[in-house]
Amino acid sequence: MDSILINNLEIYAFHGVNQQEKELGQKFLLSAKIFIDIKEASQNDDLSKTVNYAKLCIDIENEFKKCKYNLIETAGDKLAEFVILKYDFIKGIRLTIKKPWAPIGRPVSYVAVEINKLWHNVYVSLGSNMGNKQENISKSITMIDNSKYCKVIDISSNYETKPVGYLDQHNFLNCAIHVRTILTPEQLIKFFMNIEKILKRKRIIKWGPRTIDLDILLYDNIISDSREITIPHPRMHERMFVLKPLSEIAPYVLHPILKKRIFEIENELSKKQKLI
Ligand code: PH2
Ligand code: MG
Ligand code: MG
Repeated sequence: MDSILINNLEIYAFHGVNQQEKELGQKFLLSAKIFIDIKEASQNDDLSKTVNYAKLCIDIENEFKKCKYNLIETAGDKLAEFVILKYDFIKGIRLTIKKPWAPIGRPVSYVAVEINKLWHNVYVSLGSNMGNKQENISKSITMIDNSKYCKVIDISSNYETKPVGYLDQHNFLNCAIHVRTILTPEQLIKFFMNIEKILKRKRIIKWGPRTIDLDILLYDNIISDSREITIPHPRMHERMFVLKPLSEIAPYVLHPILKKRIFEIENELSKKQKLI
């Protein structure tokens, strides 16, 4: 990936826990590595196909001076978010904020935080078997797309599927979507749980009827297990109602644990299972 670098942009601002830092202000040094594909701009020698670093520096300065935060963590996170959301070309940012005059009563050349923000590729499974199933699915997709932190890139067809697990319930409508997001897996699942709540999902029976179920299947190629979420989804490879729609929009995406592509996993499972 190509990048544009800004090194030690000097900005006078008012972030800090101490009252005196908020009143008197101090010097900050901001460095940014902007991840961007510069091929088109360089081939055509065209500024409109890249990020104008002069404008970017002015935007960074204005945004950084707008508020007074206690922490450079907060100031940095807000600034990285502002930059990645404002500039369409930017795929990611690594932002360093240095405080060379940090009032810590010790001689240091600076204290700093480094913040990374990237657009991530996520695949999500949607399922509904209560109320207006079609509407529950499309409302969820609209809510995801309306968030400034998420963009819905692709949507599979809807599939009517027989219930798996708990069998005494209506057929499901399932689909899969490709989402681009700057949220972490934990932030994203929290956002999805909120959508489930808005659509009146009630958690009564495990694997039982639901207005909407939003499951993160894959998040980039990460393998992780936190208290909130396990990625890849631990049962995705055993479920035709997940693989069939997913394979329509992401046949060649690799499952990071099984080291197989989605269409291969689907083919293997379809020999053992039917969808409906
Ligand atoms: N979701 C479940 C359990 N069983 N069966 C189908 N057909 N579709 C689902 O989305 C589904 C299910 C738990 O999330
Ligand atoms: Mg589920
Ligand atoms: Mg779920």
